[in-house]
Amino acid sequence: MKTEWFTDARFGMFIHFGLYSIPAGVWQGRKTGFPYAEWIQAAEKIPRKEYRKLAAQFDPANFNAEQWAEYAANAGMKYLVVTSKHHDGFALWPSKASNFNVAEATPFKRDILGELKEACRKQGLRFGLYYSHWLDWEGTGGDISFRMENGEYVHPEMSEFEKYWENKCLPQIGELMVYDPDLIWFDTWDDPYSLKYITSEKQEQLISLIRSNSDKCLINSRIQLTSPSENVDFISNHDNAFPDSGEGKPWETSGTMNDSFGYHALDFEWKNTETLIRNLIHNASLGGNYQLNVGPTGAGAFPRPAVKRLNEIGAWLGANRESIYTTRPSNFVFDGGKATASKDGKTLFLHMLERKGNTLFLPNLSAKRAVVLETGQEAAIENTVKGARLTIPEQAFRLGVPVIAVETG
Ligand code: FHN
Repeated sequence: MKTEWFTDARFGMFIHFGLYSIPAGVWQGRKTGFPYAEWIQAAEKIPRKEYRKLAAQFDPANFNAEQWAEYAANAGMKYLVVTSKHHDGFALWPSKASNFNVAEATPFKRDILGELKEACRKQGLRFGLYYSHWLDWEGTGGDISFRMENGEYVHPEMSEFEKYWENKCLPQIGELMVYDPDLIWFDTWDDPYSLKYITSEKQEQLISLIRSNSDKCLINSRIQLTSPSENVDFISNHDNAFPDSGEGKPWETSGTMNDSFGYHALDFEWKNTETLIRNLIHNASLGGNYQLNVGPTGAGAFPRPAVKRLNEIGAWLGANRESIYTTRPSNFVFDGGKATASKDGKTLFLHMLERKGNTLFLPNLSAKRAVVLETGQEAAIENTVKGARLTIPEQAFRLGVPVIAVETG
């Protein structure tokens, strides 16, 4: 199965990096009205000519692909997905289809995607590309979805959109295939206009373009979130949406560490590490992945709160790795936590999210051995006709989110 690596990986890094990383959610000295810093052009109605001037300032002295990939690997992530082109239309690679790209429009000139791909390869990370196929604010016919006239959003004529599609979107996807990506992450959400522009024919066109260039590249369902083609490989949820049940296909949730994907200098709503670990456990217990976002600064540095959280998640995952990677969802329900199961189904991993006393009753189950995964400390077992009762060692509750590995018999 070509999706197996994805399902086994469970944890990936999303990176939003582009011209918007420079103003970082602040325009003319004010915090913008929209939480996503990468939307600043729309939120502040910045004229295109003005926005393009950011390209002349784009020279991220701290951009270091190897370090970015190392941060991801140390956090225990198994893949990295970067915004090759976000809604502003700016390409992070030397695109032939549009000169609004890093090589031609900025003093930086380096091929950010090429460097990141190589760095990921060295770290053993899979490499994915985000591409905004529906919205493109460069002014070449992509949908705008924010300019208002007489109280109505202004959208391009279909003939303009067709030109954008033929002259920018499809050629750029062709260019991206040269990077041999492991996945392409398209982006729509439940805006009825995306249905008008991204029809099922257009979805199939993109999908066959990708398939004709690659046997391995996975495609996500946000190619058309409302009615994705049967031919997509995995489901992407809404941002920061952690569902209550799994899916028939591999799936993931992409989420932010604060409230913005792009770097936002005035967003201090950082979630604590335990919340992020709980999100990972939640999705893993239902068979899903977590693609956690980092928005590097305009200078190309990872914000300190992001680095701290990545390190802390990495430390937790390092100690509890078997309970997340290559696991399968478990429908085993127990009080105060969430379970995953090993691929062979013989071991249950009980993530204890709430302390509910020192014993844990596992209905209809007989346990052979139970240990605290991080420390190896044994939990005493009493098997009864109704199930197994574990006595959790007191020390386990000092581990943050303790995991009990139970060999079932
Ligand atoms: O508008 C984008 C947003 O900027 C960001 O890229 C997210 C990532 O999932 N997708 C869209 C909103 O859902």
